[in-house]
Amino acid sequence: MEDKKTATEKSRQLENSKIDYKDKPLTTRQGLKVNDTNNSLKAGARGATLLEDFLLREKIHNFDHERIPERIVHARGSAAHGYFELYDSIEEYSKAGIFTDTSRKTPVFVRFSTVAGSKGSTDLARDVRGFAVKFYTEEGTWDLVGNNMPVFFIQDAMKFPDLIHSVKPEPNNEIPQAASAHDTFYDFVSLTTETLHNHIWVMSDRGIPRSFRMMEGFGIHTFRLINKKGEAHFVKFHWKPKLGVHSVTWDEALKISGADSDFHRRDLWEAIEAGQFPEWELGLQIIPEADEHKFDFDLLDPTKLIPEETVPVKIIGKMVLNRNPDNFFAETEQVAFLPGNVVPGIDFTNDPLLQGRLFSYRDTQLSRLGSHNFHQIPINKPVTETYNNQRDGHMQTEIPKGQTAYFPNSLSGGCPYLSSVEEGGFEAYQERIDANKIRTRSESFSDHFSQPALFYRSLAQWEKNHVIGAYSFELGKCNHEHIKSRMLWIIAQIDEDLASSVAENLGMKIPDDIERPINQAIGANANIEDHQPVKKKVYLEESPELSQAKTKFDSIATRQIAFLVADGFNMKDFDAMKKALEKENAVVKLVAPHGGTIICDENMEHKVDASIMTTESVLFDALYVPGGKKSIDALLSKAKFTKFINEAFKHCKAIATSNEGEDLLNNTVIANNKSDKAILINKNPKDFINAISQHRNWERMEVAEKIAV
Ligand code: HDE
Repeated sequence: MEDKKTATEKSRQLENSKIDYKDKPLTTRQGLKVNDTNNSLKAGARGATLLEDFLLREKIHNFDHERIPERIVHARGSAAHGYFELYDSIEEYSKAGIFTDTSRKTPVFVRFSTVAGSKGSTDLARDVRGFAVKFYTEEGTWDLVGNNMPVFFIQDAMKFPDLIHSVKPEPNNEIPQAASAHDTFYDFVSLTTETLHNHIWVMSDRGIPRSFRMMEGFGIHTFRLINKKGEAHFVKFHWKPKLGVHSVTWDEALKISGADSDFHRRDLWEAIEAGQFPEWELGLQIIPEADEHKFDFDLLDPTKLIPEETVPVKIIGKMVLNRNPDNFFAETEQVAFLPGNVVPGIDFTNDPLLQGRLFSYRDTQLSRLGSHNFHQIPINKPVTETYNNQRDGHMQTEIPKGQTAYFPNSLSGGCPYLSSVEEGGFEAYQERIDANKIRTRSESFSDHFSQPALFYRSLAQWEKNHVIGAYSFELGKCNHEHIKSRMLWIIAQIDEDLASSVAENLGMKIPDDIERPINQAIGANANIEDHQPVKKKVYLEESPELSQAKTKFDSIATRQIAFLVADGFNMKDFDAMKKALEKENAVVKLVAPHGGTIICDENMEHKVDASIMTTESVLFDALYVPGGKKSIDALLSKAKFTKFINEAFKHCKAIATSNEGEDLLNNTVIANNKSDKAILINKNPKDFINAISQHRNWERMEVAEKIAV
């Protein structure tokens, strides 16, 4: 499979752009060999630096210009290379080669990101995650630029700058970084009720993923698939992670941000380096054009999802990420995604958010990457050859030959020539349009409450508790009473119990009604002064697929397990557990009172992965304490081990011990909670593996919440 045409071509392209520095002399950019790069040219050893020093000038000049503007949104990202393979052709729906040719291995480059924070901000911010996939297909590049949530905050591109200005740090003091918990965001959200659906997803565990590898991805907008006959179907794109959808708790997220703000980036990198390649399946919800108006909401409204119970997701292929980038800047930073990049067989709809995106991305790349030639940067280069009459501009790296750069021409024999649809030429779907030109929002977009309410109703109790905690935290950080009060009223329209729990945490009352400022939208058309009551209906009692309680719990692959050990630990316990966990592809790390090495009771030396001073419980999924009296006594003498275990218990993780290991647990909150199903004392490794695969024991939540660590 490795030598499939497109896969090889992209690797060749990237390979040709790489520079290997091994055994090479240091040169200037003009190719001159350099004999001193440590000292500038001076008038005497202690004299002034000379302007003549072109070596100094070149080095400093380059340095001065190393940074480019970060992305205005999605600035912090991490990416990887991989491929996509199709299981079965779906030619009845789409003529795209990627959806019809099962013999292809299409190269992909995927960039995950947070939205609001700057490039250097924490991975664990409560936020939406970007999930952008570049497919280098044989018919041209297709970019599916999606998120880890199936809906978006706004319905019309016109509101995007308002949304982003409200969530970014406040303009007077640039506070807070990578956080939505502040007044301007809630001022906007509470006045723009179309945001509520995406917002409640962010308040849920989806806003703080355990790993990029454990997130779903969504194209969000309704797109079109076009088959060979020119027939169209609506489609929604879904990515389903092989490892299931899992998250951390908010308390963990806060602590991880301090302990390792690169937590997600490191996780992706290390999994790929270890050969544990992340995988997602691509699923489609396909809707015949004739059914366009059969839903209780508008298919063109990007704040709505189609419940999977209503239209099932058809799995058609898988994506595997199997190679880390060679250079962060050249690849992850310079990659330019364009939602306008489609191929024959895939087309747009009139979703007014999607339509705006078609303009924005190319525009932003011009100022970010500095030239309209950004498609020539290796990571952005299609695997197909490109020939057109676009010319010149900054950083033209190709040398177009010939006398003509226009069409039609006879001087170049009419080349580059046009392709008919049969020859693969792209033709826009001929949608019939008969309408007045008008600046408004369709009435069919005006229900802003039914789907947030459906989402909340569909969550498990532990998920609901997390949502209550998130709203309470976020609003608790706002300073303006009227903003919090307006939010409480709005949350009450979603769910009254949710609102009362949040109100109690804020020490406030839910108001009976709220003032509606002029020209603000509360529950209706966003363009006019509106005093309509909130619209809400129950068209589905619950959509179980929306809950993370329904995800996969069948693997512990890549889970990080801390073994708490000191000199004298019981080698038999250790070895049996380590082998059992590693057989399931979990990652075992030795956490000891000090760095370097430790010696077990069989006198063997073991390398320590982290001294207790340099690591934290929140960086692990589970922990194990092997026996050995000497080891346990040493662990008992360092208070941080007790804290480490108490925290793991608070975060509902699986904890196992063997033999004297129990003495260490007796020094922690677990002493009174040994009947917990994820506390495994002297049990078979299999039981520990089962408990880890459950991700967390949420039944412990009520006890856990009372633990002060
Ligand atoms: Fe984006 N968005 N966006 N967005 N977006 C950008 O493009 C924009 C929207 C998404 O890893 C920018 O190259 C507008 C929806 C991702 O490089 C910018 C609107 C969805 C990424 C931009 C939206 C997304 C971006 C900033 C409303 C999910 C990161 C840098 C019409 C379906 C891609 C850049 C990467 C990036 C504009 C709405 C996802 C400014 C105007 C909806 C994953 O062009």
